[in-house]
Amino acid sequence: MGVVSTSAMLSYALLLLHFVTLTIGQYDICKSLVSTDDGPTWEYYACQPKPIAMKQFMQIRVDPPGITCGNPPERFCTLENPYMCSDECDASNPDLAHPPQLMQDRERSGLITYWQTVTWSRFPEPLLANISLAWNKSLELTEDIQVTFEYGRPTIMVLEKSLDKGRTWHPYQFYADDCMDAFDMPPKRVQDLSASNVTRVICTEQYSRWVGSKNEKVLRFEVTARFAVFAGLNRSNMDSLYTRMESMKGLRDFFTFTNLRLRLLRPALGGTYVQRENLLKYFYAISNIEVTARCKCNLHAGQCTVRDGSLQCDCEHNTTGQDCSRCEKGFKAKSWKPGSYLPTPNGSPNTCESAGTLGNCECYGHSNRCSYIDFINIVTCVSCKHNTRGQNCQYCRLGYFRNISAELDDENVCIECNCNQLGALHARCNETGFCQCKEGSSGQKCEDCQSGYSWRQGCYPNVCDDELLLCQNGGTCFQNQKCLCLPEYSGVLCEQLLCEGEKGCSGASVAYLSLAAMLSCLLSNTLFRVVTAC
Ligand SMILES: *[C@@H]1O[C@H](CO)[C@@H](O)[C@H](O)[C@H]1NC(C)=O
Ligand SMILES: *[C@@H]1O[C@H](CO)[C@@H](O)[C@H](O)[C@H]1NC(C)=O
Ligand SMILES: *[C@@H]1O[C@H](CO)[C@@H](O)[C@H](O)[C@H]1NC(C)=O
Ligand SMILES: *[C@@H]1O[C@H](CO)[C@@H](O)[C@H](O)[C@H]1NC(C)=O
Ligand SMILES: *[C@@H]1O[C@H](CO)[C@@H](O)[C@H](O)[C@H]1NC(C)=O
Ligand SMILES: *[C@@H]1O[C@H](CO)[C@@H](O)[C@H](O)[C@H]1NC(C)=O
Ligand SMILES: *[C@@H]1O[C@H](CO)[C@@H](O)[C@H](O)[C@H]1NC(C)=O
Ligand SMILES: [Ca+2]
Repeated sequence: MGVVSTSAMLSYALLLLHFVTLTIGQYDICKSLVSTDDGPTWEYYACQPKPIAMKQFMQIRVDPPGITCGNPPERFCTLENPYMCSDECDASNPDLAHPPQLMQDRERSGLITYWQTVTWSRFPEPLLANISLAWNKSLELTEDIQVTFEYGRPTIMVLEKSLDKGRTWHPYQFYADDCMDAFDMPPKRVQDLSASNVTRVICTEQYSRWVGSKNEKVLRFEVTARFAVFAGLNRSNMDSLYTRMESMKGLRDFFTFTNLRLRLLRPALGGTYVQRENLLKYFYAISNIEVTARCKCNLHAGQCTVRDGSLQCDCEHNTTGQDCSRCEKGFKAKSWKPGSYLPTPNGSPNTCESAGTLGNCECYGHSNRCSYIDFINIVTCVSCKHNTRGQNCQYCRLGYFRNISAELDDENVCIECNCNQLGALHARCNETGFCQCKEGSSGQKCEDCQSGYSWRQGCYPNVCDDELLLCQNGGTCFQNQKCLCLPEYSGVLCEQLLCEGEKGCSGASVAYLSLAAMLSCLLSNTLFRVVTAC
């Protein structure tokens, strides 16, 4: 009796828990215990981590070296009052230094702290600076990026992003006080974008025109306004946004990044032309970079934590990897899939499944389907992908061989044999990637010729060469194909002297002459040349 009441209570508690957790927020939890007739069991949902302030995890780097002010110490003026140049930047004095980390610090006690560059004393050479922000993790923007500039926002700037930890970069947004002039692009505002072109890379003049350095300090990359195209002004219809994320190609990727880069191309000018007589008022200064984003976990994690110095998803659904983009070992019965926001409100978890759940048919992630063949009483994988074959997709297709350093569930486990069509007997190769060569060809792919053979759309025996089949009587070997003889000789190896007039000698090829006939002809040639023609 005690047992029954305890389990009943447990079920009730779990039911409550289920109810409570599901109402906290959308896609916040990855699983919950639900009571069924068979007792409590786990139910799984698509889930994602909460957005957080990512500036605390970003690695900042500024280029070129020496762009940060204060080494040597330098005076600077302001655009508003160019005659007041009492301020100084001095890297060796903590009170007057402006190092890059002041772009990401928490400004306690209301004191604004900022990174600052050298002044534009080398005008007309442009004053260029790059600020690279790295996270070593895929992140998804959920709020506007906000960069706070002290002493005026730049008049030309490009925001760039990388999706692959800095290997490749793409422009994200162009900023200029005159887009046509700076980038040959018509000026746009995010408010002008519609559902069909919300992922377009635009140039905006909104944050670059001079309005006084104190009035508008913030430059934005607009995320909220883009979300609003689908979700409404105060995100009242997030379902609509999430539905679009699933159906509209490139929408999720548009908000995804691993690195950002600000390319500062021209500082604030105070609404007029550059005044050469006072270049100390031109420089860049940034007090804060706000990046609010969530870890991209492919809807397989509700949390993200720092491990080994980098952010990592705490993967659920038996997935693994920094972004939960693989199935865990032993859970590769189907190939990996990201979770889905659909159907709303809880989405689909698309969990990875262990081999056991599919009638014990492991396909190593190369197939999603198994089929039972009644006749021979076996379960077999159907349509093995990634060039695999076999009951469990455990072999490589003909024309491919197994990469022994790759796991069986690796997408690239089968490597193409790549046999040379002309040199190899067929497209197959052995377990170490060696093709079977035709006579005369050699090499792993049969792309080379053995000695004594040369390549002419395949390997053919040499007619002549520099070792055994020497051209004679001053003849030269042409591309191992034929001897180029001096005018008075002929024959495959120029071994035969042309003897005009006498039959049996001229015209006939050496191959048809017996050795004796050849000798006698040669002899008679030598002896009687002067007297008569042979
Ligand atoms: C900024 O980065 C770009 C792209 O790598 C590079 O071409 C440019 O020279 C860099 N600018 C500076 C000032 O380092
Ligand atoms: C980036 O993250 C990966 C995966 O967690 C890790 O293996 C690598 O060491 C990290 N690289 C750096 C430079 O932190
Ligand atoms: C986006 O599309 C809307 C209408 O669908 C159009 O008015 C607007 O100019 C477009 N924006 C860009 C940047 O092409
Ligand atoms: C915004 O939210 C408020 C309160 O949550 C609501 O009253 C209002 O109707 C919403 N506005 C729009 C445009 O959805
Ligand atoms: C993942 O595997 C563990 C066993 O390692 C199991 O207890 C758990 O229920 C599995 N989760 C899912 C979502 O399949
Ligand atoms: C074989 O697999 C290993 C491990 O995945 C990989 O590093 C290597 O590049 C692969 N070799 C070839 C030739 O594809
Ligand atoms: C594959 O063929 C090469 C060349 O014939 C040979 O050296 C190698 O031992 C073969 N490997 C296997 C596993 O048969
Ligand atoms: Ca600061």
